[in-house]
Amino acid sequence: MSVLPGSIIVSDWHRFPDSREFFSRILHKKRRRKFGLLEAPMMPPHMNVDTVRYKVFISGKTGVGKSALAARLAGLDFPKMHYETTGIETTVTFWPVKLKDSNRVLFFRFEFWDCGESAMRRFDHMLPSCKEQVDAMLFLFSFTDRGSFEDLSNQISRITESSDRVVKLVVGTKFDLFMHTDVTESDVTRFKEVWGLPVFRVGGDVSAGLGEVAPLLNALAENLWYQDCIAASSVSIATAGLTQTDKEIIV
Ligand SMILES: Nc1nc2c(ncn2[C@@H]2O[C@H](COP(=O)(O)OP(=O)(O)OP(=O)(O)O)[C@@H](O)[C@H]2O)c(=O)[nH]1
Ligand SMILES: [Mg+2]
Repeated sequence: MSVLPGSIIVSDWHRFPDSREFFSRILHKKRRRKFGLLEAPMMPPHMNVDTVRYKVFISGKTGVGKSALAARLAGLDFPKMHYETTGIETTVTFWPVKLKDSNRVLFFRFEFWDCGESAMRRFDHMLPSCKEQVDAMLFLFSFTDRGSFEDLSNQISRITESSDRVVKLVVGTKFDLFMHTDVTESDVTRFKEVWGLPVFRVGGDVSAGLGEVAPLLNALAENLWYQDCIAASSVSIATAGLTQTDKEIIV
């Protein structure tokens, strides 16, 4: 279950002139600004924006591109070589979003948790740490590795429990190597039908372009915000059932 893109937030807001002063807070010389764990964009006092924080776990087998995706979403370059992540690494990304009905602007602070697969196998406490109070999970497969795609269902059921209140999105990496793809469009379509989860495609060099990461970051923001709104109004929803508006924005 996920939210129809653009039903809660303005899609492609980074293309609109009124977003410029907000996106300039996460840019430096046309590149993305790097934020440490304790850092945040500098806001002038007249810009009255709230920041909402979320923990996002990136899951997938070794070499699929978890660390590369965390870097890509933060606008940072990643190595061409594969270096196994030896433990848990966290990457902070800020992303401004405009809510459609109120025109309110929110800064989403995503903390991406990425754990090397071999460290995950070796140390039992890694997976519980990554899952603790997690708000969203990105399940990765690589377009150049059919095994990683076929393992998706296992991966999702192994890591999540049906009771989990967690946003789930699927990301296919190395889409730039489509000449060597092992996963067809119809495979992806079938998966989406069975699981009802959106699938995003990423690949290629990290450029300064916001457009490349916007669809995935916006989808994360929109689904997380919706999840929070549902949780906040869960008492009334439990008694009255989902409202018509809720039904319309869920796909
Ligand atoms: N062409 C291309 N290469 C990619 C992409 N994403 C990752 N890679 C490459 O794939 C290799 C593995 O990526 P990593 O991000 O280190 O893999 P990982 O999932 O973090 O692996 P572990 O830390 O061992 O679990 C690296 O050589 C990356 O440069 C992509 O979208 N396109
Ligand atoms: Mg890694």
